[in-house]
Parts: sequence; C-alpha cells; structure tokens
Amino acid sequence: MHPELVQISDKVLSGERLSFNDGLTLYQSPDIHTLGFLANWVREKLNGNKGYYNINRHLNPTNVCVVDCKFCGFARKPDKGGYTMSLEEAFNHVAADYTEAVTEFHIVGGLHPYLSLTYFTDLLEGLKKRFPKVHLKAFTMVELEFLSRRAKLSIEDTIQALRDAGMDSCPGGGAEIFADRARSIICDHKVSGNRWLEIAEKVHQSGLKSNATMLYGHVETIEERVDHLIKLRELQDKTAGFQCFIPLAFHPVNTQLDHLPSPTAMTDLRTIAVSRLLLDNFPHIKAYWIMIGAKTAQIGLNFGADDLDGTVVEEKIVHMAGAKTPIGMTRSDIEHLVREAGREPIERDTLYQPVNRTVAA
Ligand code: V47
Repeated sequence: MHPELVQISDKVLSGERLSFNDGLTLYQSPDIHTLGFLANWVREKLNGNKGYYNINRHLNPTNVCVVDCKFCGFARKPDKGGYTMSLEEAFNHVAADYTEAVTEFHIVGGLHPYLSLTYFTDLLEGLKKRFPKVHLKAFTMVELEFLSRRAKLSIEDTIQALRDAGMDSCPGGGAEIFADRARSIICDHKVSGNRWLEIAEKVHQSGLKSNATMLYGHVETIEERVDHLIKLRELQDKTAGFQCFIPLAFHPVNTQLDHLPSPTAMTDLRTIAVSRLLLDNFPHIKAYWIMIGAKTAQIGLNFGADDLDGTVVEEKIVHMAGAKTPIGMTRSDIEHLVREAGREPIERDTLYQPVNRTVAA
C-alpha cells in the first residue's frame, strides 16, 4: 500500500468518517488497487454480494430547453430539432416499449418555456391510470424549480401537486457540479448548486426519496468533485432521503465543450470508489452502464458500486452526446454482466425492494 493511504485505510476499516482532505488524497493517489480494495470493502459491508438492476424505461417528453448548458447534446430550440410530445404521444411512446416486467418510468426533459404544470400533472395521472403498478421516478430538482416558477407556486406546493398526480420519487440529475466556479462555466443559467440542494431537501421533507448525481470529466477540479460529494453527505445527514449516488461521465460529442477529452476508465473507476468511501451515509452507488460502458460498469461492481441501473431500452440524453453504448439491454444481458463480476444479480424496484418475477423483460 502506498504510504499516503495507510491512515485513510485505518479510518475506513474502523468505520471513521473521511475528511475533505482524505477525499483529495484518494483521488490523487496512484494506488488504484488500495482505493478499489477499500471501496469494495465498504460496498460489501453495506450491500454484501448483491448487484442490483431494475427493469425501467425512459420517457423524455420534450428536448426543448430554455437553459443553454454547455455540456448538453440533448436540448434543442423549438425550430431546430426540438420536439414536444402531446400527452397521447407520451402515453403511446411508453406503451410501445412496455412489458409487464417494467417497474419504473424515468421521466425527465428540457425546461420548456410553455409547458404548464398541468401538462405534467396530467402526464403523471395519465401514466398512473394506464400503468398503475409502475413507479414514476420523475423530474430533477432543476425541473421542479422551473415548474414552480412557471406556475407561480412555492416549491413545496409544486412538489405536492406532482406527488398528488403520481410522482413517486425523483431522479438525481441536474446536480452537475455544485461549485459556483465550474457551474458558471458549464451551466451559468441553471439553478445554483445550493438551490439544487435546498430543493432536494424539500423533496425529502415531503416524504419522497431521490437520487443524486455528479457530472465529472469536464472543467471541474478534483477539489470541486470532493466538495460536491461532501455537500451531498451533509444533506444526507439531515434528511436520509437519498437512495443512490450516480457519478455521470461527461460525453463531449455534439456539445459546446466538444474540445474536451472524455473521461477515461481510470477516472470512472476512481470516481465510483471515492464516492463510495466519502458518501458513507448513501445506501447505494450506481455504475451507470449507459454512461461508462458495460465493461467499466462491470468492474465498477468491484470498485464500490452495487447497482448498474436498468434495461432502459431507449436512452437519449447521452446518446445525443456521443455515447457508444447500446440504448438498452435485456435482463439476461445485465444478469450475465453482474454474475461475471462475481456478484449475485438482484432485480430491484426503484426503492431497492427485491422484485420476484419471472416475466421476460
Ligand atoms: O441531468 C447531460 C447529465 C443527466 C450530458 O437518478 C450528461 O437514477 C454526460 O441524471 N454527458 C441525466 N452527462 C441522467 C441522470 C440519471 C441517469 C440515470 C439514472 C438516474 C437516477 C439519473 O445527465 C443530466 C445531466 O446531469 N448529462 N448531458 C453529457 N453530455
């Protein structure tokens, strides 16, 4: 073991919380084996040998967005490739890929200037009516803030209206990097990092769970990554409302940051491992195969991650930014990956309860 990790290793193995500086040291250490060993040790302590996945579908009702995030290849202006689904189109869209095995719809989209809160409550109600057993994981903190401003409602009332209509939990997107410096370069018109955290707190106070993400591999520094993780950990100490942390590897193609190189597998694995070690109060860490590729995600299951996300079927956000992964996988593809990683595949629902069904995905 490299000497800089000896003290950190003692802390991890005795269950002591790691500091900001420990996070920096872990990120900078060349000793990737010890980093992976420690993250794997914590992962097995928390989640044993389980390798979670779910059977999900994505729905992106619109890609029209008023915010011009430099890292985004998905958003469009209405007259330049923008689409907006009518409610019927959205229902038909998910119905086309639906099977009885699907347990989750992951619903996110652009910040559309004219779609009202009623469009979204009608969307949720219509989905619940048609697919009553499916969990609706819908709307990032950024979308919630935008909808509340558009509707001139408090954030609490907006969350309540969406909850009443069928929102069951929230995905973790839109967090990007909380630090003002990096945020002002990559998404200066988006809600601040602090506001993202405040809204997540409100979601948790309303009784709903959410996830959290971090977009890495663009202009952020290592200090800013560690700061992001520590801020999430502090909020989780208060609310315990986060279920899962998902590091998101930046994809530069078709974005305004296309001069930047993509993060490599080493950065992906390091980020998964450091996240597992710093986020000691997060139950789950996801190696999102869509972003980092099935092979790196599989190794991630031995570097701190316990979840691969789901079958997806049609992913748009990173595929429009050059992702080369398939747009979906079958249940047997995912189970094969998990087994070959030496883990036991567990199909879960969105709230990490095991699903015992044998319906084909
Ligand atoms: O909010 C956008 C990011 C997010 C790019 O909660 C990009 O279970 C990389 O949040 N390169 C959407 N990333 C994805 C997301 C997510 C995915 C899977 C599971 C969950 C969950 C959440 O993707 C966006 C943004 O942060 N993103 N553009 C890009 N070019």
